Formats: sequence, C-alpha cells, structure tokens
Amino acid sequence: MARKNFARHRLQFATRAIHVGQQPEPATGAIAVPIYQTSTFAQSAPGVHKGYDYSRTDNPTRTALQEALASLESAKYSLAFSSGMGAATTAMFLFKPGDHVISSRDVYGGTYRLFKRVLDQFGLSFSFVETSNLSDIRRAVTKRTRLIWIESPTNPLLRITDIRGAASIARQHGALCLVDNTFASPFFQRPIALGADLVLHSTTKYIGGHADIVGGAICLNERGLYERLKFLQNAAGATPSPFDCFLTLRGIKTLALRMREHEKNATRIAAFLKDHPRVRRVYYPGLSDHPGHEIAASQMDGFSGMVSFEVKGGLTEARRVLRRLGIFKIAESLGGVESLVELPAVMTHASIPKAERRKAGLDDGLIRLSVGVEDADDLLNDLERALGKGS
Ligand code: P1T
Repeated sequence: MARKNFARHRLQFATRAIHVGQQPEPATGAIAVPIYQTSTFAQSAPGVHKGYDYSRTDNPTRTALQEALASLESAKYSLAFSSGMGAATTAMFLFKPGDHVISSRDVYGGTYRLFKRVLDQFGLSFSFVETSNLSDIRRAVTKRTRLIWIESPTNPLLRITDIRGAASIARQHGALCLVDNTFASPFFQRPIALGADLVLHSTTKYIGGHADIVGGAICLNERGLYERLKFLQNAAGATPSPFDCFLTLRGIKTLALRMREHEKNATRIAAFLKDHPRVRRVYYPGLSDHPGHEIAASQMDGFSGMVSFEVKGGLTEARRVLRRLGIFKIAESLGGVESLVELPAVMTHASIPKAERRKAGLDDGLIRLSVGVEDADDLLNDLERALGKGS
C-alpha cells in the first residue's frame, strides 16, 4: 500500500497517533484503515506479489498498526503480536540455552511464570533483583548475562528503575536492555530515547484502551535485531488478527487524550488515599514521597493512571473494600477507559509463589486500581463509600 512518507518525528505525539500509518487508503480514500480480513493474497506468478503473501507473515492492517506504534515509541521499527505474552515469548527466542537474564523482581505475574515455569526448562536462567537499585543489577551480572528485563513502573508496586542507568549497565556487558513500558504507555515514557534496546507492550492495556482486545508489541531501533525478531514473529506465529489491529489503531487515536485524563484522575485518587485514615500505604510515582519520584519525574512525562494501596486490616479488609466498590469493577487487566480494581496476590500475581511475593514486598492485602477516565468525583465517592469512615 503506497503511503505518504510522513515526517513522523517532527509532528507532535497526538498528531502522530492519529495519522502515522493511517493515511487514507489509496484505492478508495477510506479515512479509517480498512480491516484486511484475509488469510492470503493472490500472486500474479509464483512468488510475485504486492508485498503481502500470507497474513501470519504480514497484513496491511498490521502494517498500519506497526507504523503507528513505532512512531509513538520514537522507534524505527515495531512488531505487533497476539498478546503481551506472545510478544514476550517471541522476544525470548532471541536467546539460547545457557544465557542469563536479570529481571525486575516486581514484574507482571505472567512474565514471572513465563520465565520460571517455561523458559527455565529450556536452559535459560533468571535472577530477579530489585532493579530500582542499580547496584543490585550490577551485582547480578555474570559472564552469561544477555538481557536485562525492566518493568518501570512495575506491576503492581509502581517501582521505578533508572532506565538510562540500567541500559548503560547492559551496554557495558554486551547485554540487551528490554523495558516493559505497559504501565507508562508511550505517551508518558519512551525507553528507546533513554537507551533501551527493546520496548515491550501489552497493547491490551492503555494502547488499546477499551478492554476489547488482547495484543502485544515490541518496538526497537536496531535493524539487525528487527530482522531477527521479524523472522521470529513469522516463525513462532503469535500474530494479531486484522480486526484486533484495527481496534488497537482505533484506540491509539485517542491515546493522548485518555492518558491525560487517566493521570489527572489517578493524581487526585492517590492524594485522597494518602490522607485516608483506613489506608496504610499508597504507591503512586507521582507522590513526592514515592522513593522513585525523582527518577520518574526525570524520565517520564507524567505518572500514568495506576495506583496501588494497602488498607489497615490486610486481605480481609481489602476483600471487604472490593465488595463495596461499585464503579470500580473487580477484574484483571488495566489501562481501559473504565476503572478496575483487583487484588494482585489473589489474581494477577497469584502465579508467583508467596515467598517470592514477600521478597518483592507484595502484601497479600495490596489493592491495585486501574483508574479510568470517568468523572473523578464519582470515582472518589465510590472509594470513600467503600473504605468507610473509621480509623
Ligand atoms: O495480557 P497480555 O496482553 O498477554 O500482556 C501481558 C502483560 C505484560 N506486561 C505487563 C506489565 C502486564 O501488566 C501484562 C498483563 N497484565 C495483566 C493482565 C494485569 O492485570 O496486570
């Protein structure tokens, strides 16, 4: 498909989100990128085609999505996948038995599960360390370290890692640095500009934004690495459907608007929780007493929309709060327009053994909020009712 060569990095984020990869379709002028719902493409002679031969390998709706994602991450390349875990699994095919990976200790439970219960069996070894302390990363490096896997902010404790520092350690040791940027979204953080080699997203979350797709992406700048990952994307086959690519693009168009509102609402909610007598502790990188606040402020353009907190009374009390919430729905996932609440120890992070959760500082009673874009007063009233007065 011929597309105008958009001067993508000269336009502002909100403009790129709407236009890059999404020029009117040449044959008809369709403004919305069409859903090329086809598995295969006619060839004029064996091996002669217009750039597309089979939809696992490439599909025009996916091409549009990949161009948009690359632009938003200020990256040269992007590859889309059928889920965040599909993206993660494919990225890990870059490595071989004997290779060592250093990972943030506080990562999404599914990432931990992939590392410890799947890839461990294929000869990769993993060290889970507190990557918010660069010295802990340095201490964990071995001769076989090939990858430093960072989540920042982490899921669910919103810990912050100095991405520039972690990427520099990776470079010094000939390893790659991958940042799972799902919690920040490219609107608030662009790790490649901070020195990371690879950026991973669960596009299920902020990028899709409407809790109606499951998807993933990897963005990067280095051509050789891109060629290897593109080969793996096709070879392993965790590719997204054209319809899911269309829905993800539809979400991307409003990413800038949504992220501003997510952050505005999360900021108010974090401040409210911090002062509440029944709340023991609030985790939000936008709070000035958050241990990663300064680094977050230096590497992010905002603090995003995730807030975690502990109530007095632990798990029993946390369950009671969840039962009493009305607008916040109890559900896994995050980053959609609707507010969600969950208990990581019981839900998203249950696949991490309790002892490991303890080491990471993940309390059984921790409550995680994905703050949506509803009216902030309604969200605050919902929380106030659910928490009750008392002390
Ligand atoms: O669910 P999937 O699209 O496969 O993405 C996996 C994933 C990767 N990275 C991070 C930081 C994530 O939070 C996730 C998925 N997380 C949830 C489903 C959750 O509720 O935390």
